[in-house]
Amino acid sequence: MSVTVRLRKARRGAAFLAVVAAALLPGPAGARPAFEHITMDRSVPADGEKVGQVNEIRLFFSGAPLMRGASVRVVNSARSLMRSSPPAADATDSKQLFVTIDPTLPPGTYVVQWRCIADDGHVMRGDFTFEVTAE
Ligand SMILES: [Cu+2]
Repeated sequence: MSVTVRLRKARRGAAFLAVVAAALLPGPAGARPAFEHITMDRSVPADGEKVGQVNEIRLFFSGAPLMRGASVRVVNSARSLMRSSPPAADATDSKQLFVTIDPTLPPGTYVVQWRCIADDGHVMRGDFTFEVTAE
């Protein structure tokens, strides 16, 4: 390995450490954070909810998540992936993220597995369950 390559690698490593340190170190007290840590507050359907029909899954966050890398998957009790649109931000409220479900789901229990990134870089993920009842 040449000296140049070694130096370049070392520099990249240092830059990475600086990013990690910046993320871990607390900011000055009372300073307004440049980036926002956000949480997923509720969903429709809600966790554990029984519903007659589902045309979309909607997640409500405390702030606007990044859409890049966002994913919302709906799986049935046999762990088969149900067909749904790619996640999109609500046109009037960027704190809401949704997928449309088409065709609608047959009766059964479903798990929504979601993942997205806050603009402070934190990966958020979670899952919740809902049930489609026979109409
Ligand atoms: Cu955060």
